[in-house]
Amino acid sequence: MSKRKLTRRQQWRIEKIQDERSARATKRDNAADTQLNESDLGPEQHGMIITHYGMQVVVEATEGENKGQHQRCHFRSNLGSLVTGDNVVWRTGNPMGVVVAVLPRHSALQRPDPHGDMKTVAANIDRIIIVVAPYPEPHANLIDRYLVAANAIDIEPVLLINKTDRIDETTREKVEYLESTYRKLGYQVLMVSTQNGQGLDALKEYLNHYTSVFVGQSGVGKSSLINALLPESNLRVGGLSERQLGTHTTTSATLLHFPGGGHLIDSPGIREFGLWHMEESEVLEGFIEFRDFIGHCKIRDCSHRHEPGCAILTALDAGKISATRMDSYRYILRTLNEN
Ligand SMILES: Nc1nc2c(ncn2[C@@H]2O[C@H](COP(=O)(O)OP(=O)(O)OP(=O)(O)O)[C@@H](O)[C@H]2O)c(=O)[nH]1
Ligand SMILES: [Mg+2]
Ligand SMILES: [Zn+2]
Repeated sequence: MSKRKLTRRQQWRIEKIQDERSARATKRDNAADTQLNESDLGPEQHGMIITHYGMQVVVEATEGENKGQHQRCHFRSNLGSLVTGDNVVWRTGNPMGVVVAVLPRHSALQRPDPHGDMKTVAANIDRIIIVVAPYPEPHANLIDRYLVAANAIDIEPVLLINKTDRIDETTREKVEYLESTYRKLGYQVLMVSTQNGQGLDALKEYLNHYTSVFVGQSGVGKSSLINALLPESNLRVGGLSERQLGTHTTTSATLLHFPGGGHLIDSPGIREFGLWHMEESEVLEGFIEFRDFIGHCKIRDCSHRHEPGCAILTALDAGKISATRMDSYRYILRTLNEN
């Protein structure tokens, strides 16, 4: 917080916002309490949040005779913000249920809200599937940027190369480069074509084990993939993207089930994951092959740009870090403040 003194008007606005917030919380707590005091609430049971709105969530029963059924629920504000993917303890009710507890999250995906504050938008994600394609050609350094962002929130990223049917003389070299570079670094690389079905069975088998999100630039085939994997979802393919349709700020994340097990959490906002601000240290740590060398530079505050005795530059000279990844690291650092 800046120490600058607030004007009276700013002070008034802040107080007004705080009052409104606490009024909303009280209203919500009252609704939850009313529900809790109803006699027809069911017993406590486990469930999963499959979508969330400001003051309400939709819970799916994950056990018991109502397993698989959905109900809108209230929750008390002391539970914090509940998001899609959260595991909860809840009770069915009429007409609405109540969430009584939230279980610890093993991961949280956050994005900035319109005020620039980080806001959790989904929980318990296991895999971030970075979708790329021979066409449109990946924007420079975008894959590395996603990898850094995934590393920063400690969720395993996977590279999915879609449109393998479009591999030809002009694109083959680039695709093979991506495939081998990221495999060598230790990332899982999957290859599919939603058009001719190549690799789709292997992808389905892989996704059955996790809760995943798909990210990637416009036109790589995210909606086509989701439609192929979840025929009922019927997302719009090609033409206007959701972003252009202008719904990305209002649509909250939704959890969908793959037919063979595993889940997908999706929203236009989530598909923009990775494109917002990161810290310099996160960028450095996100280049996983740099790790062995971090902390070994002669100078404590080494910027790894030109310092003598820099362990990262020495590794670069020795061929232990590739020039392309080093360029990418520098490029991402340079562009950090443009977002
Ligand atoms: N040749 C080929 N085209 C594909 C394949 N998968 C998707 N496409 C086409 O690629 C275009 C873009 O696909 P979308 O699924 O809309 O891409 P998206 O990633 O959802 O794009 P945004 O919603 O804008 O972010 C469409 O014309 C698809 O038909 C594929 O495996 N092969
Ligand atoms: Mg799409
Ligand atoms: Zn250094």
